[in-house]
Amino acid sequence: MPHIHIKKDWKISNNLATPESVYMRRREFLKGTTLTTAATVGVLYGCGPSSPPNVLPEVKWSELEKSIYPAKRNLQYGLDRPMTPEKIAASYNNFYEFGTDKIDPAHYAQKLNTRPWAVQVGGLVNKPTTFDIDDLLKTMPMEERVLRLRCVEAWAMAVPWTGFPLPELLKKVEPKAEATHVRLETFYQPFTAQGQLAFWEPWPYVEGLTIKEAMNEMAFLATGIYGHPLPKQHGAPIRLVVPWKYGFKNIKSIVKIELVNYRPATFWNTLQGLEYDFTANVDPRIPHPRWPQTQEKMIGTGDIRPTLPYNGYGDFVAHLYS
Ligand SMILES: Nc1nc2c(c(=O)[nH]1)N[C@H]1C(S)=C(S)[C@@H](COP(=O)(O)O)O[C@H]1N2
Ligand SMILES: [Mo]
Repeated sequence: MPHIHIKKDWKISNNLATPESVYMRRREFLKGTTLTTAATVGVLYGCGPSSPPNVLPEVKWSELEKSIYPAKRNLQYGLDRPMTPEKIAASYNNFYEFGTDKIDPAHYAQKLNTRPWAVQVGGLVNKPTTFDIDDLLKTMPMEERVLRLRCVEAWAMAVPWTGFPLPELLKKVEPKAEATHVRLETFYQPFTAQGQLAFWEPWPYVEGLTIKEAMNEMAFLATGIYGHPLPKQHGAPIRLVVPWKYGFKNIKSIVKIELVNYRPATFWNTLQGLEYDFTANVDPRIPHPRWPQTQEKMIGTGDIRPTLPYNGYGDFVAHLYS
């Protein structure tokens, strides 16, 4: 019976614990036989703590940031469940630049220097501009949105992001009519982010949206969470939040946004296209080879909830696909 199968899936805890890609499983890394693999592991994990820190690193606030956070909450996005505790969300992260275990980014992402930080916005636009992150904080319409995030690995969280709509930034550079897609890119600093030393992977991390998706109000750039600046493990100083899509679309620590007239090659889609669709809208009707997509587990509580089409945001985005 289908019902029993679903339950069985949830008992396979190894399956659920498997990170985004089989290529990068830490245990396989540790068992690695090639010199390159062993060296990478040594550099990445050699001297780091292996269990969760009792105290997470403090987020430093600038004077400017003190005047911005917390921002006014936008109440049009209702939440159907309790928010995820801050400490849980900040110690269970996917940020492969800084390791493959969920706790790794909380440790290793602290090495990333997030000031000064420039975001280059260009490509098929009339006014290509490089924005300083602090100028964006000063000029963009900041708001808070409490949203669910659903990872393709079948875990989910619900957190308050602070930031501004992506379309507000794109309007500033005036996209040309021929732009069909938006390509977003993370920094490339392999000596800081040693996950990027894995030369067989297509670093830097890239994600993409269609222009229609990117110009939609729900496409959001977050600079903060829980009423304060983003901790580095969440993708400081600026990351994408597209809550109707699977987590991997929510690219972190963005340095470049390009308007293009082709569907960009993206990190996970390039590595394993059959598991990581370009569009990647949350959809319980589309099965995944490794994770149950009809249900999700809330990090922290372990609460199991049904997964909804568009992650429950169909009212805001379903029209983009009709
Ligand atoms: N640059 C970059 N962005 C990334 C990732 C990554 O590995 N590198 N992981 C993605 C995945 S798979 C998920 S689920 C979310 C997790 O966001 P969080 O750690 O803030 O919860 O970030 C996404 N953004
Ligand atoms: Mo994810």
